[in-house]
Amino acid sequence: MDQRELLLERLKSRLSKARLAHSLGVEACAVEMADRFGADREKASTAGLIHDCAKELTHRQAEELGNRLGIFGDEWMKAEPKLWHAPLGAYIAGRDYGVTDPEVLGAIACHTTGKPGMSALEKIIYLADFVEPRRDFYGVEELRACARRDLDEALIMALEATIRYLLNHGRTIHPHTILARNETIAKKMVK
Ligand code: DGI
Ligand code: FE
Ligand code: FE
Repeated sequence: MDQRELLLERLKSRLSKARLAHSLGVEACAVEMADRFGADREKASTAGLIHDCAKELTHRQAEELGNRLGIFGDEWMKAEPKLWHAPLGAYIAGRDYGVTDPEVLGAIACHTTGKPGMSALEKIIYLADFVEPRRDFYGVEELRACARRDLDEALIMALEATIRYLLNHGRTIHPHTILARNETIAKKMVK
C-alpha cells in the first residue's frame, strides 16, 4: 500500500462518506492547482486529503484537545467551535497520519480562516476547499474560473465571500481572515 492509500484507509474509518467525498474533491482540486501555480503536488495531495481529519471529533473531544494544545490563547478561536478543526487537524495529521512536513501541517492549520503571509500551498488548500466539485453556492462558478487563472484574485474573492457570509449571519470574523484579505489586496495595489 502506498502512503496515499494508507491515509485514505485511515480517513475512511473516521469520516462520513460525504466528508470523505469532499476531501477527495479538495485533493483533486489542490493537485490541479499545484500543477498550475508551481506548488508541490504531493504536498497538495496530502494536505487536501486530510485537511478535515479533525472535523468529526465531538465537541467535548475537540475542546479537551484544544485546551491541552493551547489553541485557545486566541479569544476568537475559543468563541467559534467551527474553527477548531483546522489547528486540531494539523496536530492529528502529525499524531495519527504520520505527517511531519511543516508546509502540509501549516496548510491544514489555516485552511478555515486563512492568515497573513500565506504560502502558495496554503492558498491552494484554502481555495480548493471552497471550489471542489461538490461545493454549490451562489458565485461558485465564477470563483472556480478565477481559481484557474489567478491565485491571489481567487483568494480575495473567497475571503470576501466568507466575510460577507459571516456578516450576514451575525457571526464573529476571525482577525486572520481580515488580515489575509487586506494583505492580499494591498499586495495587488503595489504591483
Ligand atoms: O470544513 P469545511 O466545511 O470543509 O470548510 P471550512 O473549514 O472552511 O469551514 C467552514 C466554516 O468555517 C463555515 O461555517 C464558516 C466558518 N468560518 C470560516 N472563516 C471564519 C469562519 N467562522 C468565523 N467565525 N470566522 C472566520 O473567520
Ligand atoms: Fe474544514
Ligand atoms: Fe473542507
